[in-house]
Amino acid sequence: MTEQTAPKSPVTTEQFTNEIKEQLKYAQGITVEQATDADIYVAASLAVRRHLVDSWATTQKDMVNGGTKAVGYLSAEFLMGKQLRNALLNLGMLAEFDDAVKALGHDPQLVVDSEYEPGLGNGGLGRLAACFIDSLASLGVPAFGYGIQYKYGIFKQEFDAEGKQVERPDYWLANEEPWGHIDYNRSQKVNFGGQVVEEDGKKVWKPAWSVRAVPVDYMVPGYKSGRVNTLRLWSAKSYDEFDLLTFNKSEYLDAVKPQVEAENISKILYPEDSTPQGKRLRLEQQYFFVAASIHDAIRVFYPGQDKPDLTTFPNKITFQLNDTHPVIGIPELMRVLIDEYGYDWDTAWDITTKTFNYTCHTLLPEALEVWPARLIGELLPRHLEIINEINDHFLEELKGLTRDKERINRMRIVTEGDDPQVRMAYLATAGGSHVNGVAELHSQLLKDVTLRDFSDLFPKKFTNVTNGVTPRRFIRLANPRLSNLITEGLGTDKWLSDLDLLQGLVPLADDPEFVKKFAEVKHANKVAFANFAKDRYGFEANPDTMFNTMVKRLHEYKRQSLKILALIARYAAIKNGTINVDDVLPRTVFFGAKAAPGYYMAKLTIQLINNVARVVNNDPDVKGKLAVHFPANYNVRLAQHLIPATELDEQISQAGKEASGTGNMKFALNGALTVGTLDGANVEIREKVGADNFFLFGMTVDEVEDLYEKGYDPAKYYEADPRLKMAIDMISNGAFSDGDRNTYAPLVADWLTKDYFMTLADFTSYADIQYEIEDLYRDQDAWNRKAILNVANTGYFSSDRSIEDYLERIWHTGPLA
Ligand code: GL2
Repeated sequence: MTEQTAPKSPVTTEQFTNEIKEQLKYAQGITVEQATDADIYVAASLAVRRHLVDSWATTQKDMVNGGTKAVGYLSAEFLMGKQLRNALLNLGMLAEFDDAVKALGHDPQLVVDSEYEPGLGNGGLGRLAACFIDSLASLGVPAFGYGIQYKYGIFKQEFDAEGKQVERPDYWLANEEPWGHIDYNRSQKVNFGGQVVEEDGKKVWKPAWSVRAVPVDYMVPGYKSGRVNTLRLWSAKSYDEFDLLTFNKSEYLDAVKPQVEAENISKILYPEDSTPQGKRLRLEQQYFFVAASIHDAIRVFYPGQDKPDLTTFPNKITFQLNDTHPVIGIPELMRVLIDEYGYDWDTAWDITTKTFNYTCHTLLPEALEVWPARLIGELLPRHLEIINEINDHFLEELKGLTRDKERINRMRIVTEGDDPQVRMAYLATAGGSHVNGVAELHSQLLKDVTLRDFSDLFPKKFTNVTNGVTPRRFIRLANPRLSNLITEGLGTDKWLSDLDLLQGLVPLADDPEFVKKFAEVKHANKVAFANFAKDRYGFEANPDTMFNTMVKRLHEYKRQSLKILALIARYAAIKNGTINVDDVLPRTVFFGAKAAPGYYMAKLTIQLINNVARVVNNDPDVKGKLAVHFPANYNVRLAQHLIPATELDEQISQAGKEASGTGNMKFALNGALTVGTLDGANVEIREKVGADNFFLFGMTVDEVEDLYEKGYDPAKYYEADPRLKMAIDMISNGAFSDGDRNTYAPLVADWLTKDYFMTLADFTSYADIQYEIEDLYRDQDAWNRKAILNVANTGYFSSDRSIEDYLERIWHTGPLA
């Protein structure tokens, strides 16, 4: 008998069928006969929402009335993925939904597929925010996710005939969107521009223009906690302050210009990942959502109070700054406390520093945001004054801690000179209680390198919280077959809310019966993915080959180039007979990656991958041995399909560059083995699963540093390994550009002369470890044993554990009573 602890459905199938019919009739005005899959989707979603509303209301009431401090997760990105099935899972209604939809004559899968995925994030950082709010709700911790409801999410990626990336707008809000509740009655005014004047000895900001921030609320249901939190995404609307003068002169378009500009603020997600923006509109977005959120929190926690005692604010809510994007919240809270509520500087600073904490998500110095003081002064003149004052106070404080003038100078929040710059990471570190990195290695490097001066002088501020992923979406929903097997193996489904229980699978890795079942699950997932791919993308993937996947944003530091070079080398070796065709282990390689629209090298790499795929897949010499597929528009949905089908996952960034990675966790939890470097959370994954169950290659952080110092000459590596030389020469000679030698010349030139991320230096060890991988794969039982050990030993990477670490180390709060 297996113990079933999953939530029990609040409705029978019959009741739910009737509820869907009611929604169709009363909310949509559609008969059952007329209803399309998309209509059923909307009706079912509205019906599901109704089952969450009561818990949502109680959670909010308990949060405001109880003494438990809430968490405000401030994030410019929330990459939520589809909502319907997640809500159904948490309500225990998956089966009732399927049956009700069938009773209405529809296919549940098609109904679920008609949900349009909101792409309100770029990659790992945005998806992490979504996992975190899921875990907060599941642990019963009162929380708000605060962000922006962009009208256009991350672009839709297509490939043109030459294999180049083409970006199309993702106008997701053009579709029915039953999950967000827009609440015009709780809007906030956000001001910009103008100047600061002195009135009665007080600073008064006279803004030039304002935007109305309207909250759109999404319910965030917890798994089994009975709690439903709120994701509050702000949408920018203009005030109806029409410029009559201009209008009367019949210049209608000019008259509405300010309105149009105001609404532009929440129009589009910046499609950059791990790169800085430095754009005025981006700063406007940041201030827009942070200012609205801070005012919202005061409204929520001090209802109806004109003169609230805001010294208690840090006991009501703790704000987590998700990277530097919301850091303008620090001077904003200072301004609110001083200018709007009359607190003195020291009291305001005490409240502010107790309220904020900062998570850094990068190691690339260029990805730490820096804003020109001039720009801040134009948009937020009062904030610039406050930032300068924070800087002055901070420098004073430093003088009390060290005599090292150079160090003090290095730590300036606002740089000196004609064009001073505001370093947002420094502002966050000075203005918050805690700073954390997102994996052990990352947090160590933050202390040793990126924020070294700060960690030397304020060691207690620094801590680590290793990232995690939600097992509800990334195991239970994505991989029902494996979920059932885990439940069978453990004799309980409790692991979904206590992922450490996966440890109980360790002995089963040596049980031939269990190994066989595991292999069947993986194979069934591969077949399912092949069917999905055929249907959705039109390519054939052979489930009897090894499924090898590299999915993540396209970035030079992540080194998709290393994968493609090794793949070309393998292709060449089969072609020229260096390897006997019969000895080749059949492999299907999947790529998924979007490149930032302005990132030339990344886009060229996408083009190269597509053309390698075209050549390889059409070459009869390697048919059945090697295939390459690059489905366009990698997103959460594709991740949920591809990850469960993958056997070998690639995490091959240059050591010291990937802060954590979270894809690595999702793959291991779904029983893929990883080939990876000692970077980010790979280090901890390898520790947990055991060195024998992880394919490690490449230089370490120290070796990378040494090589930079000694002077790195990539051409040497090109000359030294004939496989690498062959691969690069093929590209240069036009093998993947119809004979044209120029197409990829910029890539080749970069590899041979700069190769900043040392792809060439790691090539040999990467190519060599493929033999080890293939040898193991030939022994399917041995492979599956290791895959099971990966599942069993990675329960640590649940986002529930991450949140527990945040609660203990940083937030100092817990579940509602
Ligand atoms: C990232 C890091 O690059 C990635 O390693 C990390 O796992 C995530 C979440 O912490 O954050 N930083 C970043 O700007 N993006 C990331 O994915 N976009």
